[in-house]
Amino acid sequence: MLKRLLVTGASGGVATQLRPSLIQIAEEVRLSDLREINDLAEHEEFIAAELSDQAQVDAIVQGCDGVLHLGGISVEDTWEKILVSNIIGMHCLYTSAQKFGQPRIIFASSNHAMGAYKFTDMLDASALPRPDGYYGVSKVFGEQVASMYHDKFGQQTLVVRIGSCLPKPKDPRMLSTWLSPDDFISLIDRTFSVEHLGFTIVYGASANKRRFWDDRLAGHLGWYPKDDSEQFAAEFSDLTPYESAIEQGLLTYQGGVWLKAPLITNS
Ligand code: 15L
Repeated sequence: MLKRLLVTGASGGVATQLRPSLIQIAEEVRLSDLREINDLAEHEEFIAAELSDQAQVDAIVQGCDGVLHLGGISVEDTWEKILVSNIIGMHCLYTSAQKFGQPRIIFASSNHAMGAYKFTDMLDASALPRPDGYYGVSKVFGEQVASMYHDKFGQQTLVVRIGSCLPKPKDPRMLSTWLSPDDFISLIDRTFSVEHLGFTIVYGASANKRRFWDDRLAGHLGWYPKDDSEQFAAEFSDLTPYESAIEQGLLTYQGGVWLKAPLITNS
């Protein structure tokens, strides 16, 4: 059990689903975001922070023995915005972690770091990154920051390439990429309790029959997701049968439509 867990991006959708269960992970939970949270439980506190401001990040990291880094821009956006939150923000976080005792970090990477792979590819952690936009590129950068801080300084990190963490899949692609909040909690639990974490990459998906990710290279975590999106498959029964949808290119890329979307620019 951690003494104090820092959660960045705490106002976002993923953190909001996880918050009620984090009491199983840590005695105290420090929530941080730009958007204030008012409905705090007794074990929670809120500190606002801009992730690209080193002093503000120092203030939230200090005193924590674990970090769940969900903060930053969570979808495709302009390079300028991604640069500030996801690139500079990642550097600030790891700089603070060095100063304040190297708390174990879970870095919320994304399937979009690998989004240009096809639905028919089966990936494990040894596959080369193939991001599908600036957001995906920023996640690859973040993964490499974590890798470098591990090799240079021994900072331990779990990189979780989250698929789609929602109460249930919203479209047929998510039958492959869905990560149930309960499975995410069990992953967080394993990360902070396994004796040696080192630098580990895991694909964040439940035990979906249709998943295209293989987590055996992270076997030392002892994480066994339990949920299967198949229970929701009937909700998409109006779609062409799954296999033929793949053949017809309706489900072409692991990251969905992002690869073929134009880059977002200010002009
Ligand atoms: C992500 O990385 C996003 O944060 C989330 O909004 C979803 O789009 C998810 O990937 C997904 O690919 O389903």
